[in-house]
Amino acid sequence: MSSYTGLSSFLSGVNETYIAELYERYLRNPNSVDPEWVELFRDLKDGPEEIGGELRGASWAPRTSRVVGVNGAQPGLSDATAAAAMPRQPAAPDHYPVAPASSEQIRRATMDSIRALMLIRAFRVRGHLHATLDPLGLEKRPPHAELDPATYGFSEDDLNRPIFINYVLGLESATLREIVAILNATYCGNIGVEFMHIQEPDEKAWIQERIENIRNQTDFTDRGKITILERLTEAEEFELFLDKRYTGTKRFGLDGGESTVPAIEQILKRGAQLGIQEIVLGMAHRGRLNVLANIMHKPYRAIFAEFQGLSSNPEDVQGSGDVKYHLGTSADREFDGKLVHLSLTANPSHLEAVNTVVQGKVRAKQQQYGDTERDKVMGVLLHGDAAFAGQGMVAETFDLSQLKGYRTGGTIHFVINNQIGFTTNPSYSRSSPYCSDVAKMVQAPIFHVNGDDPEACVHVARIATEFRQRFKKDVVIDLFCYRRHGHNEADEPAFTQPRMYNRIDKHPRVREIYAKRLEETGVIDPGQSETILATLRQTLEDDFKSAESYKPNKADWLEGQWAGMSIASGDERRGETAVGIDLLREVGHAISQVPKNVAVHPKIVRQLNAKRKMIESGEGIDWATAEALAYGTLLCESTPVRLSGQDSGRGTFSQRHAVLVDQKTEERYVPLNNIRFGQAPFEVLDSPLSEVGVLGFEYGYSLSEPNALVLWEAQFGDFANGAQVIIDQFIASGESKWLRMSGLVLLLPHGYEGQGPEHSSARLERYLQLSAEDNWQVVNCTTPAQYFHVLRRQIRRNFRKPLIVMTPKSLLRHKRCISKLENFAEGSSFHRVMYDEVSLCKDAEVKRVVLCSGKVYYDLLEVREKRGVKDVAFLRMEQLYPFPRKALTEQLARYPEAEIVWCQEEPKNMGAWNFVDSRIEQVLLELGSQCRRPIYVGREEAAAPATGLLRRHVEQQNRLIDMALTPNASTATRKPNKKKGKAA
Ligand SMILES: Cc1ncc(C[n+]2csc(CCOP(=O)(O)OP(=O)(O)O)c2C)c(N)n1
Repeated sequence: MSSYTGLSSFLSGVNETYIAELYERYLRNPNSVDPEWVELFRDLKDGPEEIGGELRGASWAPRTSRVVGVNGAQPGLSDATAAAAMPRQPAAPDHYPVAPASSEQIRRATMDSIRALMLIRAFRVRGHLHATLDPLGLEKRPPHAELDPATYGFSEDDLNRPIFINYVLGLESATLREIVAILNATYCGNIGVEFMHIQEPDEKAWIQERIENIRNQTDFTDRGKITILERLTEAEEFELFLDKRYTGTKRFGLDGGESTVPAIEQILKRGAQLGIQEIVLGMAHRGRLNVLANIMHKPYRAIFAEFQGLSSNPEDVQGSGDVKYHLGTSADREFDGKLVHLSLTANPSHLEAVNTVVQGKVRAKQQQYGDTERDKVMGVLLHGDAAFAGQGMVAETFDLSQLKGYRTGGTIHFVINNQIGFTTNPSYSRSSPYCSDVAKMVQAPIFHVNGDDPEACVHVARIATEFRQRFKKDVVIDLFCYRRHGHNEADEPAFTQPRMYNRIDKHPRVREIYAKRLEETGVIDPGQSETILATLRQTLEDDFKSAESYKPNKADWLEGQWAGMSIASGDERRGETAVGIDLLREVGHAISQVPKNVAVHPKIVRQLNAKRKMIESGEGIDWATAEALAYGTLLCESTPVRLSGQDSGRGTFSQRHAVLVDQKTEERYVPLNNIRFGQAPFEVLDSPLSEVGVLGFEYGYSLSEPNALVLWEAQFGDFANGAQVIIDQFIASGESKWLRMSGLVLLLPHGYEGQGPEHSSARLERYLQLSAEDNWQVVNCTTPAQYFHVLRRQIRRNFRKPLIVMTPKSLLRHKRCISKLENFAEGSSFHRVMYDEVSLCKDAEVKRVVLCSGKVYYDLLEVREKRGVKDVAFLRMEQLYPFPRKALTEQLARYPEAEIVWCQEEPKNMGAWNFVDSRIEQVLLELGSQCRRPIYVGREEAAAPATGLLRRHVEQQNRLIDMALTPNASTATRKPNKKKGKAA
């Protein structure tokens, strides 16, 4: 029943009578007809009850004064329609003049109504296909059959015949000609609306009403129109000015899409009226300078100074900086006396990567505002058409939009759809008709709009903002425009799009078109637009002159929530991480028992009992308990904790059980939220199955909230490379490029346990390769207490750095991977290097020192004990970056004669080897040790991180442990790389 084309032929001929009868029956009682028909009839009106109510009985009668003629029929109505408009028995009002119609007439009138309603519905669904969206008029879209009245059996003769449409378009009845005119104006003008895919009746009805009530026509005051012209002038002239002064310099101009500026302004203004206090923006290169200048009100002279190669920050501020079209900034703007704080998020070239970062920032700010309704802080994302359709991040962004723990009350997505991606045409760029189709996955309404009609653009911006505020859901504006120049201003676009650029060359600019329109309609005086332009030019010239001497007076960081933080310095940065024993016990108590009314799974009861014993005895504290102690103690110290990752509530390895599920009711009990009254909140979230999206979100959260411990957990560290863009472009380099700190923690399960190539390695080497300029910390700790301290350290210092943690798998249950409660208590702290607890021989007798990191330590320990080896000492590098040179020097100084081995589980081209090799060598050199270079022991170089064959894994593991513990075997191979993969 879904094809109208099929239906129209079905509706003709003999079936007509049958359908009319069915429809009448449906109106009386929807349950009396077949469900398939119910679906169709319901679709026709999107509210069958209303139709039923209206058409049944007395309400079938005309309700307006123009209706009734002398004989009871409406003037100009055909007999059949007039008959259809007659009241029916028994509900006919006494006063209604009765002109009995034949049943055939009634049937025909009913059929007319049905056909008209179908046509109306078709316009709601597909009217956008006839909308005049493309300013260049290049795209020739064929007429759509469903928008042709003939498809529904109407002919030319029917054009002037009134048809009863039951106030569907605000009219009780109208001629077909009128109906089509209204539909064209509403759905096929410069705005095309897609909303019929929305399942929520309220949302759909709201949009329908919002656009049908006013026939989707704009209605601005003269002042409003002049403001639009001013905004367009600013947008256009800014680009022209840059073009003139910095000809050929890349700026990724907005030329062709200037209506973006008044439209975004409208979002801010309407948002402010509706209670928005803060907006976080994210956008790519296109038009970014324009947005910085004309939306964020960054001084023109500051931008010009950057064009002249000057830094945007004071000279004493460190960092690599970034190109000008990536920089973020913040500003306070006032609209109708209301302040709105704006922040444009810095982003890399990687298109769409910033999306969830923005969402995370919004979410954190909402938390800070206590904005549970999510109507005070909003995200606005600007996209390019090719990127919006092509980048998977977009789908992940939509997927997060309504999820508990991630929702932000709706983002406004604004696509600057210039109908090209660099040199690629849309037909090569996407399989979907519109670049915005991905948004239908969350049933977001989509407003396509012609960028050459700035009023229409502002109009949809207003509706979109109202929709977001009302329904707290995502909404899309797809602004059809064009790109006046090449991808950047140095590119020749006619190489690849000659026809398009031929057309663009002749196409007037939108400001010119609009200024003319305002002049013609008498809104502005002749010459007034030139005056506006001349005034602006003067301002730009003045700013240009003063740009050379422009000196930024301060870097805009460490403000607001970040006040009190400072730049990290020095080597010793332990922070106060130890916790009083009473607090440890208090937390330990809370995490090891549940209220009686919570029916916990028996196996978990056993785990909880074991935990309680650990706390009471102060012995045997395992990894998961240490983690809970870290979180719980922070919570009691007023630090919120947010942990998000796939299955993080239970823990991938069934170790965490931060959320206990009642076995009868499935209600959730979170022990860490029940430690004490007044504690900070603990949020643990089972994230959607995404890496890049969720990691971006948590990074964004950490940017806005330095006072919470924010953690992202990979299911296995192996999968984190799905989020590589966020790691490389934001986490590793964000502070250096953009002066934005983050204290985000990445928990990456890592370790060679025979689980194959994709469940072994978090790719430690990647993080170490990215380590420089004190950008973050990389740890691979071996004890629960170390983990406890390193987590707390994140919050207990006056700076923030991301923390990368290789977390264990089998060690979660390893009988030796435990700590004593005293290792958490006063006097304890994180140790970057750990040595053997008990010396097996005198330092001078140690023949070999094995340096290692993480889980392999326990394998080494076991075999050393089993073999009774005494003269091999172990040093654990708990922190790999910043490299603990001082601590390592102190330890290695104890063994000047010993040979030094680096032992790792990973293949030689992976793991820490390439990173530690030269650094250890340097330490040995400085110490003047006899051993000049560390000896490598580990797996051979390999393409895949691990073997998929368990037997081979075991062999490899045994061999490397054996090599590490056998001094004589490797003294002969002191010179590296003689034999591939052996000790070298
Ligand atoms: C993830 C990513 N891949 C490739 C590029 C290179 N690139 C820069 S702009 C661009 C075209 C973008 O087209 P569109 O999204 O339509 O935006 P427009 O430049 O047309 O405004 C490409 C492919 C990039 N910046 N990011």
